[in-house]
Amino acid sequence: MPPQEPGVTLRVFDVQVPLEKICTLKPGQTPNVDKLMPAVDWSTTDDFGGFNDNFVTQVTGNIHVPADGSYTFRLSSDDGSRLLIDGRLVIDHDGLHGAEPKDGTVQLTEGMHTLRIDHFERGGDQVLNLAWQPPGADGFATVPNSALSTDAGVVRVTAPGRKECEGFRDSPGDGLPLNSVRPDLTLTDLRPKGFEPQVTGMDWLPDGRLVVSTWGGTDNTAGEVYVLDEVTGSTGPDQVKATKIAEGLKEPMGLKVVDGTLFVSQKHELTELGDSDGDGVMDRFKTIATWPYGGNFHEFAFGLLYSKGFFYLNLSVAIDYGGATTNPQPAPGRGATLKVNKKTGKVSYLAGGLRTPNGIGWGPEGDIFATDNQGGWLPRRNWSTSSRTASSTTTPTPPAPSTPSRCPSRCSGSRRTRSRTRPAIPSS
Ligand SMILES: [Ca+2]
Ligand SMILES: [Ca+2]
Ligand SMILES: [Ca+2]
Repeated sequence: MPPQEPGVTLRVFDVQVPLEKICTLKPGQTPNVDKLMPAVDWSTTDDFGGFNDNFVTQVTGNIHVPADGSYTFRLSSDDGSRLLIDGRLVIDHDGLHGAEPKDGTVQLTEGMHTLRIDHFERGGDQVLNLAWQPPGADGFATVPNSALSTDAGVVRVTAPGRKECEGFRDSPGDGLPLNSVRPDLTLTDLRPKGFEPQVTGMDWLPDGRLVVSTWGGTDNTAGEVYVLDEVTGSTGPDQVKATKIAEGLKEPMGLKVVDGTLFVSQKHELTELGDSDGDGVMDRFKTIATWPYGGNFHEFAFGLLYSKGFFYLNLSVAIDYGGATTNPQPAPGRGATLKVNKKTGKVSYLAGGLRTPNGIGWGPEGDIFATDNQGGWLPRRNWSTSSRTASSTTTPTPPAPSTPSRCPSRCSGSRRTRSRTRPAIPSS
């Protein structure tokens, strides 16, 4: 046993995700906080080393028992916690709850026993208290400093930044905050507290405000559009204001501002949004174009690009739950890149043979690039960005369902659509 000093060791891990129960931290992570505390009796942000929401706490040390006997412990926590003595679970108080007590009784011999408490805090208040009722005591009291010890003289190493739980949705950008960007860019968090949009499209209004579309869930018409003020320059989450300007959209996966007017690609159509009474809330939904749509949950319309009177977007194929491509497809002409005439609504095909082409963008020389999600239709494929003429490992793109349209004037050279693997949005 290493030399001891009175108290316990408190470690706090800033997981930054809203947990519902205690998570298993990925191994080898340095805590954000590591400090000696006199007893387990904490409720303030200061107690937890400056953290108040979305963190995980570990308490380690030893408990010194004055005599053999039956000891009842009382663990009060907000949110969940558990107490282990000598590695045995004595109190399981996991889950989301307020500062409620939970008791557990254990037979202990006189002497020192290892103590371990795991705890997590999601939102609201945060509390962790360990009390006990030794044999013969009248009631419960916080386990005193004199009955606690931890290794003395240790080097307490901490590191800032987000810590990760095992088994959680754990890719930055997919359920977790981004933790880094290209070194020549600066990462600034702009999301106001409480604003958790399922963003599917982003574009800029002429006045510099950002507009975003949101998904709204599977087989829903709960997609929305928000305008965000104060997103450029020296700003942060406290300055940004999000205002909802449209709702009731069918899983929009793309949004474009053209001459100050908003267009969204819903699953079944391209829609122009209008505000007839000038109150800033969109109340007019005009169908610009429709395309083949069979009502399958996976038939998204990913976009939008716009240039010189034409929109460009991708249609994903229908799939069965589990990932197999629906056979036969409920609607023809899916898995394609489309071109839509803004004035007439005429739809023409640029490319086919895609599965879940959930990204579309302009290449450096005006080409259209599509990113595709792998699955039953496509083999895994790589995509080289180094040269437009480099030979590709992709299988040839099947012929488009109709003759490709003329290249827009912005486009130099031949149009091509390339694909690479990418996590599906929002399902694969
Ligand atoms: Ca809190
Ligand atoms: Ca709480
Ligand atoms: Ca209105």
